[in-house]
Amino acid sequence: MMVEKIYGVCPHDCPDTCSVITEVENGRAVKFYADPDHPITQGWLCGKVRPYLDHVYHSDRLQYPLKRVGPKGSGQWQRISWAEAMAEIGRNWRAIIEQYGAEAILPYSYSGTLGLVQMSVASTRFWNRLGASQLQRSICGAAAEFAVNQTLGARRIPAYADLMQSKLLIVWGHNPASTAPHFMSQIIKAKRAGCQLIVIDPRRTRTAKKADWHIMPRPGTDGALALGMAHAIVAENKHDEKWLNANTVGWTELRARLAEYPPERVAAVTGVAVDDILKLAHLYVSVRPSVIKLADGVQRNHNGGQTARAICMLPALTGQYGVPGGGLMYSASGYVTWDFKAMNYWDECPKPGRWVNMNRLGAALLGETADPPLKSLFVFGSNPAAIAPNAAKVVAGLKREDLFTVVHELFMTDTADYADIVLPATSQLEQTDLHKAYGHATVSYNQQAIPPLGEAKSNWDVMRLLAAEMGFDEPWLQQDVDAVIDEVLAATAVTNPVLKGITVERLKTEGWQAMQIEPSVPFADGKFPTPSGKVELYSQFMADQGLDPLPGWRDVEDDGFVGGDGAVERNGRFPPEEALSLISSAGHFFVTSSLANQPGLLRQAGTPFVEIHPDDAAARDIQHGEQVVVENGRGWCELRAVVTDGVRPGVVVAPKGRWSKLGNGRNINWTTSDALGDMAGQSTYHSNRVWLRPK
Ligand SMILES: Nc1nc2c(c(=O)[nH]1)N[C@H]1C(S)=C(S)[C@@H](COP(=O)(O)OP(=O)(O)OC[C@H]3O[C@@H](n4cnc5c(=O)[nH]c(N)nc54)[C@H](O)[C@@H]3O)O[C@H]1N2
Ligand SMILES: Nc1nc2c(c(=O)[nH]1)N[C@H]1C(S)=C(S)[C@@H](COP(=O)(O)OP(=O)(O)OC[C@H]3O[C@@H](n4cnc5c(=O)[nH]c(N)nc54)[C@H](O)[C@@H]3O)O[C@H]1N2
Ligand SMILES: [Mo]
Repeated sequence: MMVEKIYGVCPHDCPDTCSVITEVENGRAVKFYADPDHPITQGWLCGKVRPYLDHVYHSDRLQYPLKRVGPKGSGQWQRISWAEAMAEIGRNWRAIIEQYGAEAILPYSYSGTLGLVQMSVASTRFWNRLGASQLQRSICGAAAEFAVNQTLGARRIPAYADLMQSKLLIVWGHNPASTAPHFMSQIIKAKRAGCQLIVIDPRRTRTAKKADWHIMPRPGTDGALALGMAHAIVAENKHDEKWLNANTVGWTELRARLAEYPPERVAAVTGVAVDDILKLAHLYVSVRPSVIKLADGVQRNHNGGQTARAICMLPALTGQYGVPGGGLMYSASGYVTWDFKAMNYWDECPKPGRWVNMNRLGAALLGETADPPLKSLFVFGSNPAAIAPNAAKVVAGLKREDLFTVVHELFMTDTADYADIVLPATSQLEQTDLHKAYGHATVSYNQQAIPPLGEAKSNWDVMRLLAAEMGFDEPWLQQDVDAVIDEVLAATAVTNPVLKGITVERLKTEGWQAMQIEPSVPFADGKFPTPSGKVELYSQFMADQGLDPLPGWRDVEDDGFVGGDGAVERNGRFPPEEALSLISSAGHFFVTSSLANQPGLLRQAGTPFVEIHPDDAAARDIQHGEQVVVENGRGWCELRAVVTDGVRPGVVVAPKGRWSKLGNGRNINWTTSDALGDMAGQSTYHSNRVWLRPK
């Protein structure tokens, strides 16, 4: 029997972006494993993706378009053809556009796949041509992206392997043992070679368990911690004045600002002892080279942007940007920005109109976005009913009888339940795409390995059908996937030398290619692509935007009621002094809500839980293993209590991503806030106050 081996890419939201090989026999994938030659993947896959064929061939895969026949959310469907589905969508949209304009239609997509075509181009070209509302894609790392760009000019990252040159690694509010497994394996290797590991996280994560030192600050206070470290470093005159003068703007202003963050104040804010702040500062300046790994979990709060700004300041203070084994590891996304025109075709489209912040979906559907009102929602590659904050509002919005909702999905998710039309989507094995990683500088090609299951279609194929239905005949709405990739690659390569030599032809035979990064250590040439060409400790651009131009920390706490109508209850059921700070971080066994319906992984993950410190549990009569109600003015959910000293007193932790319908109807996002953070419309999931009680 002929077995074909096909190169592919893991499509999930993870910095590792693994290269994979699928073996296909008679049109069926029979084996799925890691590419042994890829420098990051190194021949092994994480526990989530190893059983990927169970996901692809899951018996719940949607295979045909469906039309709602009962009331919204009743689960009554009728199978229809693609032609009928398109005609139905076209009929609804034409009527909506005639009455309200195309901005009454909102596409909602995010991280189901991170592919260039199936995520990015599918989220731009057709929707721009339609003139739909634009989605502000700020649910994940918007604040840190903005902050890092303003401070350093671009997001660039040392290679994972450069960690072998580091003597100290601070993993700051990041849990790579779960969220970047191949980076974690590199950390373990570096540790064996003598690198010290410090983890800063209010929870004893799988990563923190490997640390030489685990510091547990109060959530949302890391900006103050970084400023306190800086204060201590400068007080001892251990900062690199020469480097600061040569390579930064705003050192004088920053120095004055640091005076506001003496260790005593920082200790009171962060809950980290003065001695520990001093020790951390001392280790950071004296054990060199030292590198800080920053990711997005630490900035999903009110202070997120300023947290990232403050952390970016530390390698500048100590002159460690451009030093092999030193500096900052945030993201590789800045090496390549896909050519704007090829992605958007905005010059051939109606002028981009209204932006809707994806964190405010519920509020937008319930009337906050009013002129014109949102009359239709098209969801693909996302599961907002499970993953967007303040789920009570999202679900109330989705239940609107006058909202025409289309969901393009692999599975009948919490969101698809409320659709008028459900369209079946292909998995990564059934589609073609190009991927660039955000953890490393590699471009990889995902070749379609098997035919679509049933009548499933890829995102891009659906965009082509929608374009035809709406009567748009521009060729850039009908190209095949390889032509789109070719066009975007070529247009981007004209101005960006890092893509030199990367072609679809080579990618098809080799699977992946490394970008040509020069210099390989970020900023080793001393050039920072900011307006001043230097590290902007003081940012004029931010000042002009009305933002604090210097790193700082604000004492803003969620009160558990933003967006809810809890005012009456505030002094009754929810006494402020009994509030706990809730973090809903990444689960180990799923990728947000993707894979969270797979029986094998669900078995390993167990009942949805919330971790609580023994002192906090005792004060509430909560026993280990019992069901508890987690609630605030926005909503509530039920979880199993895990009583553990692995969380800071005053802090509770419940992983994100559980499907409400597979539990008892609600997940943790029924409590999270849809308030926006300090920069770039950032989500603030971890600025969350809740009350816990036995059920
Ligand atoms: N297994 C798995 N992998 C994933 C995902 C997943 O759901 N599951 N999600 C993917 C996605 S979408 C993303 S964006 C990345 C996220 O990758 P990470 O940023 O690593 O993930 P998080 O768990 O969101 O946050 C990391 C840690 O931040 C801590 N934290 C929260 N608030 C604070 C704070 O104020 N201060 C400090 N110091 N720590 C804080 C949490 O306790 C958590 O352990 O992971 C990706 N990879
Ligand atoms: N409480 C809490 N909630 C959070 C977070 C948190 O820290 N705490 N983190 C937030 C973050 S960082 C992120 S990035 C978001 C992620 O939220 P989402 O971007 O919504 O990601 P997923 O939950 O993985 O849902 C992706 C959906 O896309 C579908 N899908 C996969 N591939 C395709 C495809 O090719 N086509 C189509 N049409 N569909 C596809 C999958 O079946 C899945 O249902 O969640 C956010 N939610
Ligand atoms: Mo994310």
